[in-house]
Amino acid sequence: RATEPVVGPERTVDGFAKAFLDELNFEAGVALKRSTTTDQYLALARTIRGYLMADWLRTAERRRQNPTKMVGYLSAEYLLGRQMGNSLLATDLGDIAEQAMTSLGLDFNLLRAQEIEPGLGNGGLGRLAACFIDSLASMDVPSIGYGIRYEYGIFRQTFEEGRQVEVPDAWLSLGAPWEFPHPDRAVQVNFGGTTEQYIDGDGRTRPRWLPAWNVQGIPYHYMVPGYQNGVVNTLRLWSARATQEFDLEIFNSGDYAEAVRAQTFAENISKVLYPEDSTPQGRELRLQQQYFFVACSLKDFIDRTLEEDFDLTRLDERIIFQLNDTHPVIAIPEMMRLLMDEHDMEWAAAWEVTSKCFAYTCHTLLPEALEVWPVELMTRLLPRHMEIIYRINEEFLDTVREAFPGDELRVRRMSVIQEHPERAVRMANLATVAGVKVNGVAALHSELLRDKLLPDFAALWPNKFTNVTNGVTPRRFIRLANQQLSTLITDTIGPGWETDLERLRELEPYADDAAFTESFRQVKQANKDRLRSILSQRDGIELPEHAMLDVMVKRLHEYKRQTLKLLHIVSMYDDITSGRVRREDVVPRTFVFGAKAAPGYFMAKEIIFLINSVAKTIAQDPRVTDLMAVAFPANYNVTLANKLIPAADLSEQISLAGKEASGTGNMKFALNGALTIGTDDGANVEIRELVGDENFFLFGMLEPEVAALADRGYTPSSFYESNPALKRAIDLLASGHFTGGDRSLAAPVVDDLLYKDRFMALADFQSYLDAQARVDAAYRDVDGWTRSAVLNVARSGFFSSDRSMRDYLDRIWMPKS
Ligand code: 26Y
Repeated sequence: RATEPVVGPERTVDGFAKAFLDELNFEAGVALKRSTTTDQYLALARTIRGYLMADWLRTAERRRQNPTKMVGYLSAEYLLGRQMGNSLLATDLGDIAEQAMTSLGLDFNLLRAQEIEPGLGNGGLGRLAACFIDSLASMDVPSIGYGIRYEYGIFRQTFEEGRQVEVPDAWLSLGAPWEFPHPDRAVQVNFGGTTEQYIDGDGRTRPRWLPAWNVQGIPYHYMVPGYQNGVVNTLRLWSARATQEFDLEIFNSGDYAEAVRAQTFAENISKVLYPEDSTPQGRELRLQQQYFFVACSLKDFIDRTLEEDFDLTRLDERIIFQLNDTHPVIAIPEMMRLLMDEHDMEWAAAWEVTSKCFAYTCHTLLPEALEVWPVELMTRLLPRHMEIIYRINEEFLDTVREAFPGDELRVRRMSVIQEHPERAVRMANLATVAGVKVNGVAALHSELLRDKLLPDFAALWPNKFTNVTNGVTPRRFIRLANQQLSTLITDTIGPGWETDLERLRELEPYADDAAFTESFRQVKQANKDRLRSILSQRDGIELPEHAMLDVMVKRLHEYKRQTLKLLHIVSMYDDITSGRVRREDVVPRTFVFGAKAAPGYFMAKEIIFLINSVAKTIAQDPRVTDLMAVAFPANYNVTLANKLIPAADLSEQISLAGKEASGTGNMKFALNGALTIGTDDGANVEIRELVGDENFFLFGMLEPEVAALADRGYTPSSFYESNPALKRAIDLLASGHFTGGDRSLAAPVVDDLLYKDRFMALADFQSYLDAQARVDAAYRDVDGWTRSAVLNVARSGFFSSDRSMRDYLDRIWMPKS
């Protein structure tokens, strides 16, 4: 059949307005004058996506006509952020849409504000996946994202008396105008049961899986538009439904209520995103989620995306699956199972091709963050996969023994199966054994990953290890988030930098141009003013007009050291209130925090409470209100990030060296003209190298110093005893001054710092304070500061996720040799 000629609605104000009214009247069945803001938002969204449709169909058709090797990005999380702004930018329809809404008497910005962002991720890892698929589309790379359509994304955070309270994120409640459900393309996924041997038609003994229960995966398609290039890729997210069998059971069983419960059980699989990041809890439902989306995705690719009758021994010529951390690693035994049990391949042939189809990205350095699944659970839920994992491991350990004869300790360290404290599958080991490549997410991280986390594997396969430094999409994080800066950049160096971010270098000469730096300052001030008004409306927070904006936004985690930031704030407060500094010597600061704590992470929640307590005390103390303010707007998410980051003067990236794999917020701040105060950790290292030492405030121990101190034995109290400023800050926190006189409320955090301090905040305190003094001095020099800020923008083009994608293509997905 010839493809139908696809055309979208006319790209005029009238054409847009007509398409909008058609959506409202004929799709929603609502008259304009009776319509609610929600109706209007939904119609607007559907109108915009209508303009993307022709490109989407054309992109898919073009890829089908010319099948080449694709990238399959497997990720349990996609932290997409709002879709409307990005779609308008991709189609360049912003002005037309705004005028069309105005012509109908509607408030365009009010409609845009209705969108609830799809928060289908926890933090950095999920947002990275969203940036990567944006770049792949903008670079026209044949690719597909696979993941889970959680009915509830990351929880909405509220504060009650300073404590975090989680509210379910019902992001689908207004309707879902950006997704396309395809129940007709459901896939079946099996679980549980047993395996057995049987004799096949050729008289061969073969294993087979007799599963106990199953669910269906319904694909939901999302458009992933490239930046004004006519490309629209697909993100395919899976939603779990009960299968026919469940429905039949309901009809046939006398126990109707029990049958309905069984149905609910099946659909629970894609119900909610687990809000823990970094600390894996071996929860059965999480393993079900992982297998569910991976099984759906592989089947979808082999049965529907691949040409019919494609020779599966050449599968690696059509696909490379990138594993976003260990969450999708169960795809490896699943691929083996598909090839052997469903496509009749022998072990050796199946392994030959499987071991060319996956690559693994690690996002951590904390040993406790590596996923392991108890053998007991794995056997119960996926018995056939457990058999396959054992066989992979047997053959792998033979290789190890051959390479290192007699080294049984090494064999035990490298085994895919851990024996203690319980028998469990080490997913990172499995990924490393099967993957073509293993990469870390920043230069330092990749080095430590190779030399400290997986050194035995590096000894066996030195060439398997590589680095791809993370990046962020300049479309969302500069163009959309910072329109005024974008206009200034385009006016200065011309268009095109959005897809060729190294071109920001051309701004360097303007760092000393009076007119340019004045405009640059004005943009920053305008962004600050906008943020003040947003926080006032959103949270009732009133911020001072002129103060350095010092921002720390990221998940709440001890290794990220929000407590170190808090100690600095308390120390500054103490200096002012005790008269230790003259008021006129103080550089006024507004501190902004944004952070969600995992609901079960006790210490993280205590830290949130303490930050809120300090913020409140400071706001009520007339001795300091003209010099400092602390704002902690609730529910930090992508939408808020887009408003906060462009307004920031100072970016806080203060993790203990060797603990933050990369960080990506750090890149967004630098690209928006904030200066960084940071440790020598993650991508901070590369940011500092690029922007220059004099435009970056470095402090703290280096990673080898951290390791040495840990080896010697770290005693936080000795730092407390020997540093008067630190002692004053901790004593004041402990005194109950910020907690209504109740010392016990500060005790969990204070005692941990004094007696444990796993992440050595006290050891880095003095160095941090010294660096903050350098920040103050630099900020007083308005011209010097602006110059540094401009240079941060000009020299950060490397951190475009387009460059990350180029690196993945060259080093992992499509290497030249
Ligand atoms: C297994 C489960 C508990 C889990 C869920 C989410 C484990 C980890 C995560 C998320 C991890 C994450 O976001 N890691 C961050 O990835 C970013 C992108 O590479 C890095 O920039 C950042 O340093 C790292 O902490």
